[in-house]
Amino acid sequence: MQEIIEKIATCVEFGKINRTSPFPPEMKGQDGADEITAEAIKNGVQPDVILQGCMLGMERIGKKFGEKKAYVTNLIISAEAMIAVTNHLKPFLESGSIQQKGTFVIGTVSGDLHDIGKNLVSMTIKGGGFKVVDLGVDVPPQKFVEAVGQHPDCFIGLSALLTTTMKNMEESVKAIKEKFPDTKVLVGGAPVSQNFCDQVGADFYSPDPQGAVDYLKKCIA
Ligand code: B1M
Repeated sequence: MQEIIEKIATCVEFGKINRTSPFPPEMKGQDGADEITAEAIKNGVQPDVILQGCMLGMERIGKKFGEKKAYVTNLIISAEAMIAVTNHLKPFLESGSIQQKGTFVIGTVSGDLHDIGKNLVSMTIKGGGFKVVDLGVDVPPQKFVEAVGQHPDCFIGLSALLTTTMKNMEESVKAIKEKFPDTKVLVGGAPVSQNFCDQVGADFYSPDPQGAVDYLKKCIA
């Protein structure tokens, strides 16, 4: 298992999307994230193991970027490699029962373009039997408020990856709660914490997609 985690982590870290990707030159002609994931799934490797590899790769490239040893272009190709992996996982994560347990509206907050984590949360919640309305990235607070107007009993999920956009997450919670105080708002994303959740008056913080699904299920039980 460790071997497959390491292979996927390497592809994500270096942005080796598939066999034809030119990066990194020393991996030219070798299988990339796409082929390795397809093969792993064929061999019965579980999606959570594959995701572990992705997270490890992202952690490594994120660390290098933080240390100025990698550029934004590296983040972009790493993201492409991770998307190649998650495309294979989609059917597994979304294969829940019929979507009728409730509606979950999700978006990455205003000013923030990171969507890989949000998309994983979306897929997992769909898999948990909820209808998901994905508002995308860079979503202004008012758009979340309008979405509650359109889906009155929905839950709202806010994702943020930048410390600078956490402020916009706070504004989104405020705007939603002002107009719809009973709407449950979930928050998540790498810089978000339980402490921040309490501070901004959100209802639930989950560090991962499964925690969010478990909370929604508890709410409707
Ligand atoms: Co950006 N970026 N990035 N980036 N990027 C980070 C976040 C950073 C930590 C890198 C670093 O410096 N080490 C840093 C933020 C620093 C900070 O704020 N403290 C950073 C920066 C600075 C930037 C730019 C400003 C860089 C620049 O332009 N100079 C820029 C900002 C653009 C913008 O948003 N306005 C930028 C851009 C990008 C790309 C576009 C190139 C690309 C994103 C592509 C995409 O998303 N389509 C990118 C990437 C890939 C990263 C890293 C490397 C990986 C993020 C990721 O996808 N992780 C990241 C470093 C890192 O995280 N190690 C970094 C994998 C993903 C599955 O995890 O999103 O955490 P995550 O989601 C998790 C959980 O957090 C949770 O579930 C997911 C699965 O476990 N979760 C929730 C997420 N949302 C949830 C919601 C919930 C519940 C759980 O309930 C509602």
